[in-house]
Amino acid sequence: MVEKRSWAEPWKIKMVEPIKMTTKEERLEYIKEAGYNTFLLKSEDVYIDLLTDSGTNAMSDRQWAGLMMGDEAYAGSRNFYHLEKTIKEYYSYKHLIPTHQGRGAEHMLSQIMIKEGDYVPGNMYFTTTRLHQELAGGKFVDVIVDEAHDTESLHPFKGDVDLNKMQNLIDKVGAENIPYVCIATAVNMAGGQPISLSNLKDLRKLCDKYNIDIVHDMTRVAENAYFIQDREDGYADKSIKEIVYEICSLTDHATMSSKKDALVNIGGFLATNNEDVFVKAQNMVVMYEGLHTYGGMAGRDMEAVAIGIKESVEDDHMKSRVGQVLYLGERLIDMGIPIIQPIGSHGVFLDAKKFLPHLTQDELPAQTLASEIYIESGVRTMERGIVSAGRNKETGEHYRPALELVRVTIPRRVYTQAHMDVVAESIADVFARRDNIKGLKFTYEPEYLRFFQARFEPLQ
Ligand code: PLI
Repeated sequence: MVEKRSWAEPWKIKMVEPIKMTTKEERLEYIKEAGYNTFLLKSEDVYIDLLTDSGTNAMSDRQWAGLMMGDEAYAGSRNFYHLEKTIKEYYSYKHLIPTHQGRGAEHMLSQIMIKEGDYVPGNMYFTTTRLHQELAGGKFVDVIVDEAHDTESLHPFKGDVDLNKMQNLIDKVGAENIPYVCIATAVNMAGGQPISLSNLKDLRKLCDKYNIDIVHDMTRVAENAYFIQDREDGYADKSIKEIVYEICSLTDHATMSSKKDALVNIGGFLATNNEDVFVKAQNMVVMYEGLHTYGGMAGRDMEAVAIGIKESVEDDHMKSRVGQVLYLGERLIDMGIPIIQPIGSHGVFLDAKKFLPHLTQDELPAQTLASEIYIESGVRTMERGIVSAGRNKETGEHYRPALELVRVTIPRRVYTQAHMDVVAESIADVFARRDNIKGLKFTYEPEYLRFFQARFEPLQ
């Protein structure tokens, strides 16, 4: 008898999108034209696209059917009310302000809650989140546990907040200068690492003591819930749906990029339990996004999000979603490739410092590695190191993150296990020739979120 049966995806494929194969000579040309930045490649020149899991999901037939039920009224679309009801039922939040995507919500919340000179602690930075905090006059402070910065630590909840760091910040700057703490679930820049419910409960107590709000960056909350179910005492018998609800209930406000967990290609929202923030956001949304009942989204898109939220918390879905990421990660570990462990929820993160130990951080090891993987096989990945970290607004110096990573991000319900095998083998081929790889240098550096549009050239 088979000891443990394999799992398989809880869906079958109804429509396919052909992808183009390219030669190595062509790819050398394409990456040069793209300034060695995988963001600047044309999608049609990519074989397996693991740049991001953001907006790259395959929707279900239910979601496509939902698109046909779009109510494209300017005001009061029925899809808005469906979405509002779904967010209350699944995520607990009382008020909804739809936005075109996550950063629209981050912009409004930062402008509403942060005043010049404030400190905004968080469990590691995220690019757009920190930028909006800074634009509003705030200063981001990292309060994640130290293990999150250590690629070798096997801590099961590397997304946890270090409560001592949080307490020290309160003692140093005063609770009145901390408008909120921002908690990401399945912390992206740490490698898709979860926060535990016990840590979140302790944080809630600390924040209640000092009257500090908790903002939840809930972009990948269901993926975080999967790890809680799998690893945290007392949660093995709880459903993903129940765990997601419990996480959300411990927080006051949320920003969401629906393009991840919610299984759609575009959309986001701001949600809050606070009347005052809600009224201010309703005032703001009409300036920057659209009317408060669509916020930059078509009615049909809000319908697809509402259906996607329900699908995202199904246990079978999440088991296969995270299962596919674990499969790829385990293959890479078996091949001796240095990756962040434990393997995260939305992608495998290659440790570029260990992969290319002969390159200094100024020689941009993660940017270089992402470009080499594309040249090798047409697989597109993303830099998550010094280039993504950007520069300190005050000093103009590079932020120098401890982690220098290449994110191999898996879109939901898009690729098969065979694609994962090709990806693993391609990365192993780059690993075999790693000693001959030279670094990159900037030739163009944009002012904001430079990683998206920066250009580079190889060092001689
Ligand atoms: O890309 P947006 O504007 O819908 O969402 C911004 C955003 C906020 N928080 C987190 C944790 C994200 O991961 C995030 C977007 N992430 C992208 C685009 C990614 O490739 O990971």
